[in-house]
Amino acid sequence: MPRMLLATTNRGKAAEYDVLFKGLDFEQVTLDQVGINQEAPENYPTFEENARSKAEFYSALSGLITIADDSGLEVDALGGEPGIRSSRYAGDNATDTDRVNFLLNKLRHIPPEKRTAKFRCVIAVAIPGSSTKTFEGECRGCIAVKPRGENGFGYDPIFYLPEYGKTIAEVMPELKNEISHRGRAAQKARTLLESLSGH
Ligand code: ITT
Repeated sequence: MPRMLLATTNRGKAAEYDVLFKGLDFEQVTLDQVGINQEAPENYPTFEENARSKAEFYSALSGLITIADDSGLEVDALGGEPGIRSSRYAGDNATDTDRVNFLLNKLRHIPPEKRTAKFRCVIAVAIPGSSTKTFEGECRGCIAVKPRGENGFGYDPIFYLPEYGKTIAEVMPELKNEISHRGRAAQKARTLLESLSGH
């Protein structure tokens, strides 16, 4: 079976991709498994460029078909922040809880109807000897006033889905994978991966 590198250091993302790309005719390997510990450049202004840069960087190092995503949260009342800065929003060594609290504090004077937001994800598939392909997904919701739920990672406990009356951290992982920004992008990427594996 050909190998495919899942290039992320984020354990929450990795756990989701294990399910989202299940059943493909690829042996899915991690950066650790191929002995790569370099950090990819990720300082472009768009999710698309960052995803592409990460996937191509790790594909060049490994020689493998490589998947990377750049994703984040865009809050309308903050002009789209934190966006591409979602993982660094509360400083370099901050935890998910620090980032959630930092964002809630920024939004403390914003009323519920103005707390709309979306999660965005761009998946890049870098293919040795061919051009990189990208796939985009988004998920709309709003920012809750306090965290709820234990599932998922990152900003999930404050990302409220009005149609379910729950935060993403409160819905089952299967549902998140179906409706999330990453799930939607992965459904599109899967079609390409199936054609690459000849399946
Ligand atoms: P890699 O670059 O190694 O994949 P990263 O965490 O640095 O890991 P990103 O640069 O794409 O990845 O940052 C994405 C951040 O956006 C992530 O750290 C979360 O804070 C947030 N985020 C993305 N997807 C999310 C999701 O499904 N649920 C909650 N937060 C999410």
